[in-house]
Amino acid sequence: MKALVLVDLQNDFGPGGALPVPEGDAIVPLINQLQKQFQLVVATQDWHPSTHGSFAANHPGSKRGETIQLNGLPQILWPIHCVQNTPGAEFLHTLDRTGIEMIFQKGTDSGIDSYSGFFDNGHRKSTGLGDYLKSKSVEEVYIVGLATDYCVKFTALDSVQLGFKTFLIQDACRGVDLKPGDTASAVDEMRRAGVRILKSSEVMAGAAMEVLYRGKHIQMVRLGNWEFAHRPEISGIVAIVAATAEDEILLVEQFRPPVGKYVLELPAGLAGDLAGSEKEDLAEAAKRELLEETGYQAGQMTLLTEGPPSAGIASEVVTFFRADHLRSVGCGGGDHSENIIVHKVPLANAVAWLETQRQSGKLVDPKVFAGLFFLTK
Ligand code: VGL
Ligand code: ZN
Repeated sequence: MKALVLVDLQNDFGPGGALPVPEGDAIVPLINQLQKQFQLVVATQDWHPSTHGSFAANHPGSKRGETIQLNGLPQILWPIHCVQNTPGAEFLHTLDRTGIEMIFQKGTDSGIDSYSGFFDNGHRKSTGLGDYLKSKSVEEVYIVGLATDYCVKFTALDSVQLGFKTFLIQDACRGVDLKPGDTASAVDEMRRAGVRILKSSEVMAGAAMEVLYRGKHIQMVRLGNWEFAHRPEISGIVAIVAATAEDEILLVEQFRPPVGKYVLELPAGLAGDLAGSEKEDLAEAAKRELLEETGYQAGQMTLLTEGPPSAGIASEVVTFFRADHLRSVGCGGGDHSENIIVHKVPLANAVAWLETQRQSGKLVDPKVFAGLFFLTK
């Protein structure tokens, strides 16, 4: 079961509110659309007593934005906002509330703030959200709302800690950016903690996708009238364009059962295909694949372009890297199952060599020509 958690979509965080988040209301139409894709929608509500310790006004002599100690925890001081039973604490009026199953209020204790929708900032008391989601057999938590760098971030981090597969729908969130860059760093921090960062378009497509066949690594899915292959667990595919100091392009050759022939290709591989490495950085994956397949260590990986090699039959999008400062450290060949042959082909006659290979009955992956383009332009 999947749940959508709407974080603090309240008037005080919208335009004209006490603590306005830039474009805080702009995400509401998108969130109303997203809600239709979920069987369970819950919301959090910042719900402070007027005596709350996070309000600068309750600390004479202190200013907004300043950090003080509040019962042993650092506390940023905010303007008075989201006071219980005031219009500022109500949900943004454009938000579709009809699908919200439960509301979890937080920040109700004057002595401690609560950015996360699950726990207060000292992890002392729970709001009940975690137990509620578990009681509904929720395994995947999707998070949207305000503000990316505070309540959204801490909600997502706690969600991961509680064992939920956690997704941030990035374009359905907005940040405060007290310091410029805070929102971007918050997204990085979430990613490093294991939160998967998604675009709303991916969620809309994913939710409408019907799985026709579930294999070990690949699915056949239907989306509208389209049937295609989809790999749900990977973060990307990398192809590596690499030339040696002697101006030879590195190609790999292996037997490919789907086409029943030996195929010449760029070194390539999946990122995030090993258990626990879903967050694997694409450039790192490119270095690893190049080394495994060809035995060359790259001193530098530069992003070239990305695109879908077969947009009609697969959801996959390949990211191309150029490898520089190559050092031969092994013989390559891939893992035991792969039986990869490595070719070093002089750039000057690579096209003619490839044509000879093709005429001898092998197949040449057209991505090789894209690689040659990047090396020779
Ligand atoms: C929030 C600051 C203070 C939030 C709540 O919803 O992100 N930020 N209270
Ligand atoms: Zn608050």
